[in-house]
Amino acid sequence: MNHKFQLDKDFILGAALSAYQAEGSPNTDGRGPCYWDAYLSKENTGFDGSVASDFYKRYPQDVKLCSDFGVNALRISISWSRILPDGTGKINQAGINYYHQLIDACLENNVEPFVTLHHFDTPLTLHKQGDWLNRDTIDYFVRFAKVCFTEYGTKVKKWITINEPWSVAAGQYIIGHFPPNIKYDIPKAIDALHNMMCAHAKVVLLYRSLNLIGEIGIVHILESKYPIVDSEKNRIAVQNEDVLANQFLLEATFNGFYSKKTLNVINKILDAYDRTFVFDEHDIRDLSKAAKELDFLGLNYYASHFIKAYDGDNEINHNGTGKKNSSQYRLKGIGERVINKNIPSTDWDWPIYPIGLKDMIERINNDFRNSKTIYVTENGLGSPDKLIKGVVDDQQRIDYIEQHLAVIDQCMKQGINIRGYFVWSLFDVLSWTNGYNKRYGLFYVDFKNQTRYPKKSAYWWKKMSLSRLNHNG
Ligand code: BGP
Repeated sequence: MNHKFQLDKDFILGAALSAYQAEGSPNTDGRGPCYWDAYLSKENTGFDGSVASDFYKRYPQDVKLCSDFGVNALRISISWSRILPDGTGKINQAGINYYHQLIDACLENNVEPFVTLHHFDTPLTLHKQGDWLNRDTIDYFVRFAKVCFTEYGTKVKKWITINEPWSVAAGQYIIGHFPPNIKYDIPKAIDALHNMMCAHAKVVLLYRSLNLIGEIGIVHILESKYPIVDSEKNRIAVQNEDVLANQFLLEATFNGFYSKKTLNVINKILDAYDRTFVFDEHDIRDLSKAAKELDFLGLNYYASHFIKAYDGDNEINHNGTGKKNSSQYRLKGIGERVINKNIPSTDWDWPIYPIGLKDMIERINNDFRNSKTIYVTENGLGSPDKLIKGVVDDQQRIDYIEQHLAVIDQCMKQGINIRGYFVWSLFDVLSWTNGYNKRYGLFYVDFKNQTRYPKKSAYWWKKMSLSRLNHNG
C-alpha cells in the first residue's frame, strides 16, 4: 500500500469510544443516572442514549472486530455512575465486574485498553450540586479514580484523567448545548476549566503515589486559531480565542501555573463581567507537581478556526443537524469564527484542516518543556454515511484520516514523540448534540437492529495497519 506516511510497527493504531455514547443499558446492573440520561430524550432532543450502540452487551464481538481489522488499541471510558451510582457513596460490584470483563476482553484480543475516567458523564447527583463548579466534585472524582486504579491498575497501563475539559466548560456554560445549558457565561466556564485541571492534577498525583506500572495523561481538544485576514484587531481576537480554549489549559497541564500574559488576557475577557480570575495557591502547588509527573498528552483534533474581531452581541448557533453553513459563533469582545472559503468543511461546518494539527503539535513541542509524549486520541470525520446494499463507501473518511496521519508522520520525522493515533470512532455512536446521523465509525451501525457493517474505511484501515506491521516486522 502506498501512503503519504510510513508508520512503524510500534505506532499504535487505535479507535476511540466513550461509555455514554456507546454502551446504552443505562438502567442495567445498578448503574446510577448521569446527567445526560435525563436531558437526552425523544421529547427534548429527538434522540436518547438508552440503547446507543449497545456496546454494554456487544463488547465481546466489538473487541474481536478490533483485532480482526488491525485496530490494536481501544480507548474506552469508565462510567462513573456504574461504579458509584450516586457519584460518592456505595460501590456497585456489578459495574466493577463489567469493566473487568471489558478490559480482559481487550487484553485477550491483544487490543491495548486506554482508559478514560471522565468522558463528559458526571453522575446526576453531583451534576445537580454544581458539577465542576462545585469544588467537592474534585474530591469525589479522586475517590472514584482511586477505586478504578485499585481495581484495574495492574491490568490497564494507559490512563486518561479527563476528556476535553474545554468541551465540557464550553458546552455547559458558553455554547449551552450540554446541560445545564447556560449560554455566554465565560466566568463559569473559566472556573470549571480550572477546577477540572485541579481534579486532573490530584488524580495524577494519586496515581503516582500508588506506584502502579503504567502511564497517565489528560486529553485536550486543541484547535488552532488563525486570523481570517491578518490585522492587529483580528490577531487580538485570535489570541482571545486561543487563550481561552488552548493556552490556559496547556499552561495548567505542562507548566502547572498560568503565565502573566495568559492571566492578562483572561482578566481582560472577565472585565466585561466585572470579574477577575481568582484561584488558590494550593491549586498551583498541585498543578505544578502534576505537570512534572504527566506521562503523555492525548490530543483530540477535528478542526481549526478562522477568526475575526467582533464587538456585537453574543450569538452562538450550534449546527446539530448537518445543515451546512448554519453555525454561528460570535462572542462580544472576544472574536467571531468565520468561514474560510478556501478550506473544505463538513456538513456540520467543521473546517477540515490537517495543517492545524501540525501547527498545534509543533507548538506544544516548542513551547512546553514538560511535554514528553503525544497520542492523537481522537480524530475523524462526521458524515451522514449511507448503507447501500450492505456497502458504505466512505472514501472521504479515508482521505481525511490519511491527510491527518501524513502530518503526524511529518511531525515524527522532526523528532517529535508521537506514539499513536486513535480514530473516532470504532463504530457509529451517539453524537452528544447531533444524535445518530452524524456518523464517525469505521463500522456502520444499523441502529434498528445493531448490526455492524465494516465501511470501506475499515477495510482500508486493516490493510494500512497490516502493511505497517509487514513493512517492519
Ligand atoms: C469529541 C468528544 C467525543 C465525540 C467527538 C465528536 O469532542 O470527545 O465524545 O463526540 O468529539 O463530536 P461530535 O459527536 O459532537 O461530532
